Amino acid sequence: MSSQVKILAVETLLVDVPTIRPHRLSVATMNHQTLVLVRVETSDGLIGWGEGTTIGGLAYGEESPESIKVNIDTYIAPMLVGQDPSFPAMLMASVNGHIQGNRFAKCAIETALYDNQAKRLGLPLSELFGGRVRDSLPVAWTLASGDTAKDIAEAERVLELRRHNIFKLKIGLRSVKGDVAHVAAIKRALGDMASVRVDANQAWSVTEALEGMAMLADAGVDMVEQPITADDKAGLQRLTQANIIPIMADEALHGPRDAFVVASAQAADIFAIKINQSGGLRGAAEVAAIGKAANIALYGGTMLEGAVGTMASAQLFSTFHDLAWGTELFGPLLLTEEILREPLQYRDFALEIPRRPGLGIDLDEEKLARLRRDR
Ligand code: MUC
Ligand code: MG
Repeated sequence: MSSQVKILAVETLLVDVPTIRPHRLSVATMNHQTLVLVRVETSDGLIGWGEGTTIGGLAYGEESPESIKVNIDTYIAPMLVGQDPSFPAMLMASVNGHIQGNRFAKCAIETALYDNQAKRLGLPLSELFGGRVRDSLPVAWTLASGDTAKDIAEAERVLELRRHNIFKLKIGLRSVKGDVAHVAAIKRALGDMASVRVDANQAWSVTEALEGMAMLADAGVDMVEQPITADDKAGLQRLTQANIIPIMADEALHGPRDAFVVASAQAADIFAIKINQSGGLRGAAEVAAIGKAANIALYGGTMLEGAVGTMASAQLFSTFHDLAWGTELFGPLLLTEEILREPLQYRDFALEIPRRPGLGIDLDEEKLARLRRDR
């Protein structure tokens, strides 16, 4: 007997929220983040939420907040309205069959459909993806003010609060030597109290990376994330096999096919798993499985999503049996506005993952109505 439940509406909201300070990456300086939120409403009165947030407009990926919204509104939402929401994988198979690319848009839609269905079943989202093996996740913080002294003060403050003891430093805007001096000063100030890692966001050439990696290893840095351009898998393989310092693939992983290429070439020591970059929760789970099968360690990455994408990621990462490098699910802490009725809980260097149905969060829709760009 088919269910009577139907999808009534699929809405995409663009919500601009200022950051707590300028966030300087090699590809963009962020003074605000545009949250791309998808709201799926079904005839049984349930709402599902998803997020397709990216970084710096078109500076990081090939989908912008605006393209994500227009492509969902024009092509994906009409495919879903009127359909039975009880079979999210079937709906996503249809979306994937008719829509090329658009990984962020698909992630937002898939998350909203699974949040909605998990609420219907009364289960946390983690239980629809194999089941959680933990209720909290270690969370790194990114130091990216652009100023060494400010970064040290910020690290000391959050260490003192027992919020983070893993720090990722954004590099690639200075010379290699300038970046190393900045990183080494921060590592010296924090000593053994913290793990210090760097992310160049593709800024270096292979030669610069080899030079930088050696100096960073000497300075006590624990890993280097995506030092070179995403499409140079042979270069990434060279850096990994140089065995100077662990190398993490981030932008090189646009879903399972990239994961297979990188894993086959043993071109990374660590995979940054990102739900949006992987085209959704299922794609991210596949990237993780490919990494694990190739003995590549896992790390839970972020696209600096707000609470929805952050908790969707957390629900999925809670199902990974091995998560050797922890996560960086701090996105909501970089924003000046709270969009949940109860904020996410960060304590003892970890993010707690609720056991409530779906994502386990409660959006403040009045606040969203005030913040959204088109109101
Ligand atoms: C990235 O490249 O990993 C993650 C943390 C942060 O500050 O930027 C992101 C993107
Ligand atoms: Mg990165």
